[in-house]
Amino acid sequence: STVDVPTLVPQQGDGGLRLLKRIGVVDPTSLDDYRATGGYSGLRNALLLGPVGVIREVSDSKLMGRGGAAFPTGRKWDATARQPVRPHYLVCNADESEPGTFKDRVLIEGDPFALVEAMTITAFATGCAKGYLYLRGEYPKALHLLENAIAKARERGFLGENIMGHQGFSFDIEIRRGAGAYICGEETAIFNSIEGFRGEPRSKPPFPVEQGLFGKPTVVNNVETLVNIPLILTEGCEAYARIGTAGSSGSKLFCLSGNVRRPGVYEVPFGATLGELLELAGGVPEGRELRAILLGGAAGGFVRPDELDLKLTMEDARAAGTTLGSGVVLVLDDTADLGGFLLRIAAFFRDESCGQCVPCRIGTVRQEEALHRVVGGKKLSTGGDDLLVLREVGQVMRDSSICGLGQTAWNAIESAIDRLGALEKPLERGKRA
Ligand code: L3W
Ligand code: SF4
Repeated sequence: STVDVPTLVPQQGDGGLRLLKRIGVVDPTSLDDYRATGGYSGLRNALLLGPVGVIREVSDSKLMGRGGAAFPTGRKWDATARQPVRPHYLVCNADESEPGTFKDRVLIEGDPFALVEAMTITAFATGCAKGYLYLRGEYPKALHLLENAIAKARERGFLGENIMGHQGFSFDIEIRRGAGAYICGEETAIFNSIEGFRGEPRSKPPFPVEQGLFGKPTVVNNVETLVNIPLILTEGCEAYARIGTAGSSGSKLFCLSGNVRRPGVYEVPFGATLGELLELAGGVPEGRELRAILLGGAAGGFVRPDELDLKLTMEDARAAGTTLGSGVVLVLDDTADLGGFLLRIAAFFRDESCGQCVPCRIGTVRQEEALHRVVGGKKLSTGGDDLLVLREVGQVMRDSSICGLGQTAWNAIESAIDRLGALEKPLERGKRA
């Protein structure tokens, strides 16, 4: 099924727009518009530098993955490029499904040629002859814009044989659509899905850089990660790394939703504070008080109102016991139904578990049941047995699940208990109508 949602307007944070600079400014169907605003200068520079030089630039830029795990992009590329086995594949993970995440959609719908150029540079650096763009099935507008961008790039020699006249460099992109399963955003589940199998994660290692799609060395990068690549190749790694902090370079897209006055996608340099970001979105509605912010998505953690000076960097988030994840900033004010919200998260994980491994298949069900008893106030002693059940089930899922879904399914609920004190007294359903 296809579900379209209203287009969210990107907003500017301090430091200017970089990733979002063309959004709403250029015609996303026009390759000429893209080129007139610097498009394909990154690929031109990449072809001059050569694959080794491009990987050096990306490594020195200190770019880290923006899909949630913050793995160094240069290391991933280097590991793939070194594999003697051929062919190499590139997979762009555009299966954006994390609740509260809509940044990749804004990038694709507003600047699709940037993603096509970024994939082409990545393929050149890592020796990939073919790229798969795995797109969330519920993004029909993004699909049409990408199909248009790929066709136009092909027509004008930016995809296909001898790209931009560079003898021997051939690369093309095929779009594959997801079919509504959250788990298909997990990198190895994408491989299975593309190969025609059930979208179930594989055990790692081996990592995709060694054995990925069709068992071949594969680079998998998230849309936002890739859209940074033309910037790095255009301005150089040093200029790029000057933005942000020593540990987190560049800028980051955040998706503000929930009880904020101006929800949307915001771009700020790493190192801005959570409070500053909240201000950009206008804060909570008038007359309300901030109760908590869920940072990093359903697999992330809660931040309290007294922690708004938290710096938005990978390292500060980790030190605070949470993660920036894929950029979710979900704001809850004093009218929010926290119990209902946690139940929704538990139901989400139960629903989206692929069922392949026992800890997650059973654990997500037990977690939801225990939480229902706590939130519903039905006396299997709140804060007693049920709290223990939640902790034990959560720990088992974290320790023994195959993939990130099961490993993180307890994160937000644990965080609500330990950081918000949510279960010190029975959770009341919110006051909201
Ligand atoms: C080579 C090694 N490669 C790790 C690679 C690995 C992967 C990347 C990260 O994502 C996040 C979570 C949530 N040699 C390697 C290596 N790699 N060691 O680095 O790997 P990993 O396993 O740490 O994480 P992951 O399973 O890829 C988990 C987030 O994903 N998440 C949801 C995200 C949703 C979106 C969205 O909707 N747009 O992004 C759910 O869990 O934040 O941190 O490429 O192969 N030794
Ligand atoms: Fe599937 Fe959950 Fe196991 Fe991941 S942890 S493989 S989603 S059952």
